[in-house]
Amino acid sequence: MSHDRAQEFDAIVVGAGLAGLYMLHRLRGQGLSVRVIEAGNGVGGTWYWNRYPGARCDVESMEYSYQFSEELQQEWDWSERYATQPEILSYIEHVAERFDLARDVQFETRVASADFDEKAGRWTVESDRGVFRSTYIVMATGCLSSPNTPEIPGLDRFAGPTLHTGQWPHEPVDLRGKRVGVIGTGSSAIQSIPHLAEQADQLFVFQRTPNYSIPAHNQPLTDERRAEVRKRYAAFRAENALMPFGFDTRVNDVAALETDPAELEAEYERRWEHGGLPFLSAFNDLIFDREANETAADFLRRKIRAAVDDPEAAALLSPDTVVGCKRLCVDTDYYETFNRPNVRLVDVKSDPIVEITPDGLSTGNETFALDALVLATGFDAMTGAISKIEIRGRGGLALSEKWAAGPRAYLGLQSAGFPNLFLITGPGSPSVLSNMIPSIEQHVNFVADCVAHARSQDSEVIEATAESEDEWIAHVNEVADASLYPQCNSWYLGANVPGKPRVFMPYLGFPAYVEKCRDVVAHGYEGFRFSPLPAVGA
Ligand code: FAD
Ligand code: N01
Repeated sequence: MSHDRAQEFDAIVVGAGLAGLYMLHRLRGQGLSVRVIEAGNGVGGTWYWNRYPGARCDVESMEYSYQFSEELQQEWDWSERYATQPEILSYIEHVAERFDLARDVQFETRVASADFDEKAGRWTVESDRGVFRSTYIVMATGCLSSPNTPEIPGLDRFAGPTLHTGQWPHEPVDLRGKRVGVIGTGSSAIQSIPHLAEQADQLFVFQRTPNYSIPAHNQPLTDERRAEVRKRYAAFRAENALMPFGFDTRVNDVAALETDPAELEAEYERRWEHGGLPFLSAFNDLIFDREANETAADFLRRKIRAAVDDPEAAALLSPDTVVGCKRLCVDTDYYETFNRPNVRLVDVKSDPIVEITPDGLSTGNETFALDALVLATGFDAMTGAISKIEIRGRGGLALSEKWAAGPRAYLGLQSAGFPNLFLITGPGSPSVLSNMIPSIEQHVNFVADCVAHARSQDSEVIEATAESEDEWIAHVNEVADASLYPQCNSWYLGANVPGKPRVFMPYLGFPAYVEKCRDVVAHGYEGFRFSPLPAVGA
């Protein structure tokens, strides 16, 4: 592809999800020329791709939304406690229209590579629809945007539709009267299974590892609730920003191991009735102490036994792992769905899937005739989308080489040796261990402010130093190792993708992380080096 015809911009942003759109808004507002490049043919990212039945957020709508515009948060009416995928997508489309963003997005274009030209101090970005050159490049490519398709022999020979939850078709899928198989029992499966069971004639759920799930107790949002939050939206956001994970987790700063059994049970019961992710904040030692965690696990296993009629199915659905070290799921009627006569749970841990045939699936001991197959098999998380782009920094260093033993980035924002390349919610930042929209906004604001700072000093090349990166990674690992998170085979660790290095990728440190970033700025962007752009033709 000829670089002579490259389109020139100040900044290229890859991805038009919540992160890319807000990045565009900020950088354009600072007078930069920006082009967003997006593989899909619409805005929304996660909410554009994940159209499976039952998809919705698990952080409450009035918190899982942008706060950069007071008018926007005052005017948008969320209809439910947890918004559905269509409602979140129409919200993002509204934001794109309201701030006139789509005119700077090039859709249906996939970025293949990005090379840093040291002489010019510019990035060359190649895509399947043109070449671009820019001073800055921002990877707003998403933490959960690269679908993980399992390598099961025969998968490509299946005659019926094969539907990955993360790439669900845009046209309606009619599963009525069909024999449907679902592989996986993570959040996507747990949300979709109750809906699939209503449509399908027979539903087979192929489970390798059970997960803990808390009822959402979703409900319509009343005018009173909306008004109550809106009356003090900024204060509501500020309070929640101080809680672990960055949303109203109803923190209870008491240790489970110092609580008497009756109160322990009562607190878990209150959390179960309240619903959703705040269950994990019932006590302050749950994610640090195995014995404390086991009290929560015991409570949840009893709930599963109470919900599921068949004791054998209940036992199979009961995890023996640490609560929360795989992301906690939030459901509506998940466990109850296994009481339906048309739903069967198949344990593929003891009897693994051997192959997919044109008309079904075989385990070692049994064959299942299927008309449709749903892959709720998750994502190559945190690094998947970035690693699909061939990125080369100073001296031609490939990011894939640098990250061969696991991702390395200072504050999850920049990797040393890759000047002017920024990551939004990159590995080493709280990202998936936080309410992601505030975390996205915080990163975007950091990057936009940092770029403005650099330009104001005529030192437009910004790069993290190797020393600051090393220190930060050591800290990220130290914090993770003090918790129970590294104890499960989770996607946080890359354990769900064969061959991926096992490194705990997110930073377990919200809200301390935000404070750290403020501190870095207060000390003149400590840990980042600034230098002028090379003279043209130098
Ligand atoms: P994404 O929304 O993933 O957008 C990235 C975009 O980059 C995509 O559109 C993709 O097509 C594009 N892209 C990637 N690579 C390329 C390339 N090479 N070329 C061109 N384009 C590219 N988080 C929460 O905090 N709360 C929730 O309740 C919640 N619910 C979720 C539910 C589901 C089903 C999933 C999958 C995730 C959920 N998340 C939730 C996490 C969610 O991913 C984030 O909240 C948020 O939407 C991420 O936005 P983003 O813009 O960073 O990335
Ligand atoms: O993916 P997952 P997900 N054979 O990786 C199984 C967010 N999200 O899409 O555990 C058999 O959690 C795998 O089994 P195992 C949220 O952050 C949020 O469900 O590897 N099974 C597992 O059961 C979430 O954590 C919401 O043994 C195979 C499943 O597939 C993240 O996205 C909704 C297999 C994958 O689970 C990812 O969730 C949806 C194989 N070969 C997503 N390969 C909300 O509720 C994989 N599996 C807001």
